[in-house]
Amino acid sequence: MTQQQTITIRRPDDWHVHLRDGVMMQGVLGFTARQFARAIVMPNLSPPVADVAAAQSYRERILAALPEGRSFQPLMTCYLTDDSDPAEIARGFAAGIFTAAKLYPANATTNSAQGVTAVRNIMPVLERMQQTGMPLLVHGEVTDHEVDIFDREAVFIERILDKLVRDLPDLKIVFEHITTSEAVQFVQSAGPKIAATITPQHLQINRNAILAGGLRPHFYCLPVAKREEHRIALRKAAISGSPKFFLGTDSAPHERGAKESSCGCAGIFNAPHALESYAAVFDEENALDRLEAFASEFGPRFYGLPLNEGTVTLQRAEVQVPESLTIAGGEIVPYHAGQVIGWRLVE
Ligand code: OTD
Ligand code: ZN
Ligand code: ZN
Repeated sequence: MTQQQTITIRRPDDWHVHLRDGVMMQGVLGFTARQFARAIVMPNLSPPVADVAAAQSYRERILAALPEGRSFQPLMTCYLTDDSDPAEIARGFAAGIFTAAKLYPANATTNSAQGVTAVRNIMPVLERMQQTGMPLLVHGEVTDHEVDIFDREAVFIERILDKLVRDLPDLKIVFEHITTSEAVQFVQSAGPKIAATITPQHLQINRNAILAGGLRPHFYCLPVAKREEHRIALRKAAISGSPKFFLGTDSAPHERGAKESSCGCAGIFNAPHALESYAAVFDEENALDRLEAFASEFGPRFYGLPLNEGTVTLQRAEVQVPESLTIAGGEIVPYHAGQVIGWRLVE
């Protein structure tokens, strides 16, 4: 059989990205906008994007930083805190400023210190979201120091998510950046209101990538990559054709010095070659015919948004990824640094 050389798909979206702010945002935005028509923009700035005014001005800063002639729509999210006001969140959703709201358990990941300390504190917000059809995006890890870091996602399902889904059966929930077979299983067996995003790195690396043969901080992100059996479960879910699993890169840039440090930041900057990286995974799995639905259909259907017009084409070709990129006057090491990816996005 001859190998497929190109694939053309409906223009995709990134359902989970960190665009940052200021010069960093100006430096990284073009990578996402080159590939994706829309992106769900995470609100974990400092201070967090926690009300309508903050989201509106953040959106304007993003639009102002877009490269000339690029059409790209940032979909804004609201960072939930213990003090979030149901009326403010409903107002932002009704006005089309907020597309979703984000639940960070306090201290689960980068800039989440002001996150939610107990789900019961935001029950009025969640009830209102359930009524209005506003999706809840969840960083699904417990933060209890007694729980091993590799178990924090599975324990989150047991202790929090399972009950949340039972208490609010009509709330749309995206279980973000899943990393375990337990999460795959949970999402598969839940009703149609529950979906998940999957990052390229969690389809490609297991925890050995971070720890074997030397400490490799550029593979460190949260939730941390797990054992090989989990990576395999995630791959199966991504290529399964189930509408519950869709693309979300979780691209999270940090300067080289902040990662290569005695206390390195969590986050993988995969935006430069994200779509190509996913294409390589689907190709390895002989599932290129499933890439379009994962990248361009299941996300908008779940969110209740129109599918994009237009297409992008990927070509089988060797793409050499640089060791580092100069962005915002500093250096950032991209995901796949120094490696070759087998697919190229045709401009
Ligand atoms: N994970 N880093 C970041 C966020 C994500 O949990 C996440 O969504 C970040 O730097 O903002 C990371 O490792
Ligand atoms: Zn997260
Ligand atoms: Zn993230």
